[in-house]
Amino acid sequence: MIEIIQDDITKIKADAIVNAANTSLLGGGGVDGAIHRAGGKAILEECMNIRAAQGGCEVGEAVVTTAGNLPAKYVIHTVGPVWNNGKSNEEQLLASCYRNCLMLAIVHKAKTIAFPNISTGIYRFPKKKAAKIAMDTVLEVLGTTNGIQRVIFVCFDDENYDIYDELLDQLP
Ligand code: AR6
Repeated sequence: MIEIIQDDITKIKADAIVNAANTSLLGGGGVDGAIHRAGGKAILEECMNIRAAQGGCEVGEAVVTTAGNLPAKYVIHTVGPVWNNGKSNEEQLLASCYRNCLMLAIVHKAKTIAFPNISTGIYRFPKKKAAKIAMDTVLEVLGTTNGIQRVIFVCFDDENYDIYDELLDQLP
């Protein structure tokens, strides 16, 4: 089941929530800043351990940590591509983010997962294009795997909410 809501992702009680991080895994602005602020230092500590072990996280990849003080069980940190006019494989990399987060959720037996609109803030990925990639990739993975029962797209700004609402309406 796919759901769309307009909310702050730090408030969502899903098994896993996704963070739109950067390759350093050390936090930043936007949803990343909100998750680290609300989740507390346990998240940053695990991110620092992952950084020490594997040197951060590549664009399109994902890693998992505790959710600290958040109502979720896990935070899955993924690094979206910075939009470069479509010249740097951004569409494939964004699809990889969604795919890798879902795979990590399945490995951790998370049945519900909440996504922010990865790359559509500071990284300037065009929102309509990003939403279509997000929806298509999630549908493709849900159609070929078992385990995930609910995917929630958590939109923060009105524009993204309207785009996702329209996309969901168009589903068969
Ligand atoms: N809950 C849900 N969505 C949110 C929240 C929130 N609390 N806050 C913002 N958004 P962005 P990016 C939406 O910029 O483009 C960070 O500094 C926002 O409206 O958070 O992937 C990282 O460290 C937008 O639609 O992430 C990286 O350096 C979406 O989340 C860089 O930003 C993504 O916006 C990543 O940039």
